Amino acid sequence: MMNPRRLVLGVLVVASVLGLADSLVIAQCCSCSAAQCPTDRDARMQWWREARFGMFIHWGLYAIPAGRWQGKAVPNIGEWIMDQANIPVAEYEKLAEQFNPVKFNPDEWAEIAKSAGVKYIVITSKHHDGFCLFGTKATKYNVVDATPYGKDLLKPLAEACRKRGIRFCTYYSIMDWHHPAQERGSDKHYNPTKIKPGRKAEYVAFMKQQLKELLEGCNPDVLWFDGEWPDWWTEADGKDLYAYLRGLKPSLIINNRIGKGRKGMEGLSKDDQQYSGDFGTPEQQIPATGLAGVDWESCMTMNDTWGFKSDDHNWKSAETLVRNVIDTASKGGNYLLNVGPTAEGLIPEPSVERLRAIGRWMAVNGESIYGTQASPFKATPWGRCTRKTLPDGKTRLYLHVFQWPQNGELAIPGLANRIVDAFLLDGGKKLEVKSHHAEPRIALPSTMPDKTATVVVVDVEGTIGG
Ligand code: H79
Repeated sequence: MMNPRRLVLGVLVVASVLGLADSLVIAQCCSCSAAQCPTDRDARMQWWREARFGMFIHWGLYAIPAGRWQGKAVPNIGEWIMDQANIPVAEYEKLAEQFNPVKFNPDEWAEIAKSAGVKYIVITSKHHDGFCLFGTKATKYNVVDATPYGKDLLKPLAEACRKRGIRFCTYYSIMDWHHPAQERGSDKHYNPTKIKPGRKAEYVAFMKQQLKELLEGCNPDVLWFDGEWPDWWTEADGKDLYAYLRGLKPSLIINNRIGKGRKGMEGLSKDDQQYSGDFGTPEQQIPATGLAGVDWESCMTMNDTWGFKSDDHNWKSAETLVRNVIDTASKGGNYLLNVGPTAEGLIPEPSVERLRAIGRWMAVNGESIYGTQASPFKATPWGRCTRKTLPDGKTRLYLHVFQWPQNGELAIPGLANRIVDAFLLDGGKKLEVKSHHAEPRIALPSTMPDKTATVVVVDVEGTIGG
C-alpha cells in the first residue's frame, strides 16, 4: 500500500507543477499535525536550510525622522521612535504625507542583495507603528492610499528579487500602535500594547485579511512575525494563525514569533514541538553553540538600529560581518543581516560597501557556507568549521581559519577519520597532511592568504560523529 505521506507529497508535486500548490488546502498527511510532520517540514525547509545568508530590510515612516524628533536625538532603535518619543497617533500619521521614496529602485536593491550573496530577503510589510508598505484594503494607512508616492513597494521588489533567484519574504508585526483595537500600554509608551475590551476578534480578522492579501500580492516564502510579546496574544492565537496560513500556502515558512515559543532575545524555541513556528529567531546574537535538529536564524544590525537613523555611525567591520556569517553557519543556523534604507529609498552607502565586501568573500568561498551543516567538532581554536557530505559518502570539512597558526600547522582536534585530500578553497593549492593519526595536522603557507577568513578544505573518509 502506498505510504500516505508519499501520496500527499505526490499530490503536492503534481499540484505545484500545475501551479496549484498555493491555493490547495492540504488535508493532514499523517497523525502528527501539519506543522510538525517531519516529511512535510523537511521538504518545506530545504531551500531555507541551504540558504544560510539573508538580508533583512527595515523600512517605513520612521526613516523620515531618522532618529530625531522636535530637534532632539531620540535614543534607541530608530523604528521605535513613535514609542520612544511618545508621539501621538495623529501626529505620527502625518509622516505618511511626506513619504515619497522617489529614489527607490527595486532592481538596484535586488542587485545589491545579489552581489552580497544573500539567498533571500525579508522586508517589513508592517512594523509596530502599523504603517503598511503594501496595498491593502484593510486600512487606509498604507503606502498606496496615504502617501504621495501612491504605489505598492513590495510587489516590484518581490519581482526584482525573483528575477535574480532571490527568495522574497516579509516581516509582519502583531503588535500595532496604530490599529484602533489596540491601545497604549502606559502613559509614556505604546509598548506593550493592550487590546481594547471585546476587540480581539476584530484585530485577528484584520491580520488574517492583510496576510492573505500579502500572500496573494507578493507570495512571500517566509512570514517573519514579531511583536508577539503583549500578553493578550496567546500561544493558542499563534497556533490558529499558523494553521490558517499553512492552509493558504502549504510551502510557507513561519518563524517562532507567531506564538509564544521564544525565550527573550535568544529566540530559540523553549521546547521544539510544543510551540508553533518553523524556526527560532535569536536577535542581535549568535548562540554559543549550535542546537542539533533545531532550525534557527540570527538576525542582526550592521550598526545599532534596524530602521534608518541619520546619526548612527557605529558600523561593524566587514571582517566581523563575514566572520558572523561563518560563525552562524558553523553552528547550523542562518544569518539575517539588516539594512535600513533612507526615506528617499536608498540603502545607506556604508551598508552597501559592507554587503559588497561580504559578497566578494562569498563569491570565492560560498561553497563553504551554502548548503553546509554545523561543525562536528567541540572546539576549533583557530576559527570555525562547516561540513558537507560528498556524493561518494566522504565528508568535506571547510576549516575557516581566523587566526593563522604561528607554527605553520593547522591541528584538527578530535578528527579520527583518514584524510584523503587537503587544499585551499581559493585557488585549490594542495596542502601537505603532516599526520594522519589521532591529531592530524595540515601544513599551511607562511602568510595568511585572506586575512578575513581563509578556508582550508579537508576531505575525509566516512562520516564524523555518526
Ligand atoms: O524589528 C526589529 C526590532 O524593532 C524588533 N525586532 C527586530 C527584528 C524589536 N522588538 N523589540 N526589540 C527589538 C527589542 C526591544 C527592546 C526594548 Fe526598547 C527595550 C523595547 C523597549 C525596551 C529598545 C530599547 C527599544 C526601545 C528601548
